[in-house]
Amino acid sequence: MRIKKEKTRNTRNSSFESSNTIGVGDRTLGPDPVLMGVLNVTPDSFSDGGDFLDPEVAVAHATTMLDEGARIIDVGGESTRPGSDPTPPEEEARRVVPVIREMLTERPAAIVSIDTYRAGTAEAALEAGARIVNDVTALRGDPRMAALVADARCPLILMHMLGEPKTMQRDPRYGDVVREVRDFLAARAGHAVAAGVQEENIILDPGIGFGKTSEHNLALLEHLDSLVALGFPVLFGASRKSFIGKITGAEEARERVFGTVAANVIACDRGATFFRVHDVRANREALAVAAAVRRGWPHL
Ligand code: HH2
Repeated sequence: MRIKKEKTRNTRNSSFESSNTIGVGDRTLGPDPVLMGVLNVTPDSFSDGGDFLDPEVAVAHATTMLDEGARIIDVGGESTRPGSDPTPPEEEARRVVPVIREMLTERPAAIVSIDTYRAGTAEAALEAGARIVNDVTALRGDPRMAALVADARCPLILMHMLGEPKTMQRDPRYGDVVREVRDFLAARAGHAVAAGVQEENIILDPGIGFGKTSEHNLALLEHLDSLVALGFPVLFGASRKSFIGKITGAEEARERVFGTVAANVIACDRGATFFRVHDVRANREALAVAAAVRRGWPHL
């Protein structure tokens, strides 16, 4: 009897479930944690720049991440690390399109998202088979993006960023970071819907590390439930980021796996659904445990 009571407490209600899923074709992602594996086809990304510029190596890495449990592969052709300069648009598309095509030839069931704020790149990626648009500018980077996503009827990630990559980490300031990020994302979701994007296709992301100090990132993690309360699925992207290194002492980005896992487990506890990660297996296993607690494990 006691166990039954406990299980009832842990099982989420149906409104949480329905507001934390996204449809991609005939598949439903969420409400259990969905791993999005990062594939940076760039020479200068902060943790793996240059590793996957060769399309063959990039596709092999995507395959490994899928085998380790990633449901989505997030392909990016431009680094948005602090201090980075924009990549010319043609170069960005030239990097990502062949990789998307090749990956989907090898793994037709893979779900690809395109990490870009440019409608031209997003359009080329969607044509190549991508199914989700990940826009770190939340539709502020290109006036043509909203119409493109609305027409494609595809999921859209709206991320918060203060300023722009070149300068965003120079003394970012907020009055109340949690409230400001939440209000910004609510307004951007409203803008997207007014521009024709389907409400059920919107995912919100607090933009960990994008114009934020370590304190800001930690406050957003601690109070992630206030973002979840807006009623859209939430994506959390803390993987290997510098605030993790500051806390754990891991200077090398690749050494930040354990700290990343801790942050993601807390984000899951606060209600996040999507997790953008470089290290799929470690995060998948940890989040499987976190989800079993959140949902109730069927065999208990
Ligand atoms: N973080 C990065 C890039 N894209 N997209 C979303 N939605 N959320 C994030 O937190 C996010 C993102 C930065 O990480 P990475 O791609 O590894 O590095 P870089 O920008 O240097 O390529």
